[in-house]
Amino acid sequence: MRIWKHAALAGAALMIAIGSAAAQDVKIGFIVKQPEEPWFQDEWKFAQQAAKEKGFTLVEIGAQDGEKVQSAIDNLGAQGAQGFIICTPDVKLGPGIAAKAAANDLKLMTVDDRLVDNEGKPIESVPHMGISATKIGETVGQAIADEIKSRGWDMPQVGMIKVSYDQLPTAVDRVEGATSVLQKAGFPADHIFNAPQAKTDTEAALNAATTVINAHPDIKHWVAVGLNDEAVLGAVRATESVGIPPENVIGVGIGGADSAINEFKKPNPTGFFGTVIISPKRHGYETALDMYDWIANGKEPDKLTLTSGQLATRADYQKVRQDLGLQ
Ligand code: FCA
Repeated sequence: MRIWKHAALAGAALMIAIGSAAAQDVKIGFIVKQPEEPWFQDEWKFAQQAAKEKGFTLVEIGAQDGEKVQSAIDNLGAQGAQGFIICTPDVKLGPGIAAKAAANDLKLMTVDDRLVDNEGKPIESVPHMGISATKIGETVGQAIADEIKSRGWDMPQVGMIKVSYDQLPTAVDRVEGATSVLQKAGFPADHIFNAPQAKTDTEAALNAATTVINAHPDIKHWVAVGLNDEAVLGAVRATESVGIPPENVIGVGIGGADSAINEFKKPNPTGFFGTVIISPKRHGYETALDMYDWIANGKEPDKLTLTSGQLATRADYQKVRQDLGLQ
C-alpha cells in the first residue's frame, strides 16, 4: 500500500516535471500594431500573467507596419517560438501573415482586428478573438441618445463628429452601430459629419475632427463617436481647441483603458462623457492561454470569440470597473 502510494507520488512528480519542462520550451509572440496605446499595453500585461502562470515565455513585439510584421514573424521563427498572436497594423496583410506564419512553422491567432483575404473577406481558418463591434457601437449610440435627452438638447440641431477608419471592418461596425441607434432615436442624417482619420490615434482624430468643426460653425451642440477612446478623445480635444464648452459636447468612446480613465480623473468634466469598457484581460490572458494550450496540448482554439462591453461614465466608472474585476 505504502509502496504504491510512493510510486504514485513519484509518478505525479515526474509528470509535473515533464509538464513544466515542456512549458519552459514554449515561446509565444504577441505582436501589436500600436504599442504606445494603453489598450495594447494592458493586453500584453494580461498575456504576461498567463505566461507566468503556465511557465512559458511571451515575447512582446510592436509592429506598426507590414515590414515590421514580416521581420517580427521571421524573428520569432528564428528564436524557436511555436506560435504568435497578432493585432495587425493592416488587416489586408492577412494572406501574407498566414503564409509567413506557415513558412516559419508558427501557429497563428489574431486578436482585436481580424485578417481579411484578397477579396476583403475574413480569413475564417485563423482563430480570432475580437469585440462584438456592432453591439458595442449600439451601446455607444444609446448612451449618447440618452444623454442628449437628459441635457434637453434639440436633437435636429445637434451635429455628429463621426471619426471613421473605414479600412478596418471592426471600426466600421462599431461606428455604424452607434450611428444606427442614434438615427433611430431621431438624429438627423444630414448632421452626421464624417471625419476620416489617417491613423487610429488621438492626433489623427483631432486633425480629422477639426476640419469638420471648422466647416460647421453654426452648430452649437456636438456628439462624437469613433472606433476607440483615442478617436473620441481626438474629437473632444478638437472641440476644446475652438472653445466649445464641455457641456455642449458628448463623446462616448470604446476601450476603458488609461486613455479614458485619466480623462475621468480630471477635476472638471470634459466633453468625454463615457466609454464602453472592453476586456483587455480576455483579449490578452485568454488568447495567450489558448495559444499555449494549442502548442502544449494540441487543443485548437475556437475559431471565433466575440467579447462584450459595459458602459461607464465619469459618474460610475469606478463601480463598473470594480464589477468587472478591473480594480
Ligand atoms: C482595435 C482598436 C483598438 C482596440 C481594439 C479592441 O484594434 O484599434 O484601439 O479598440 O480594436
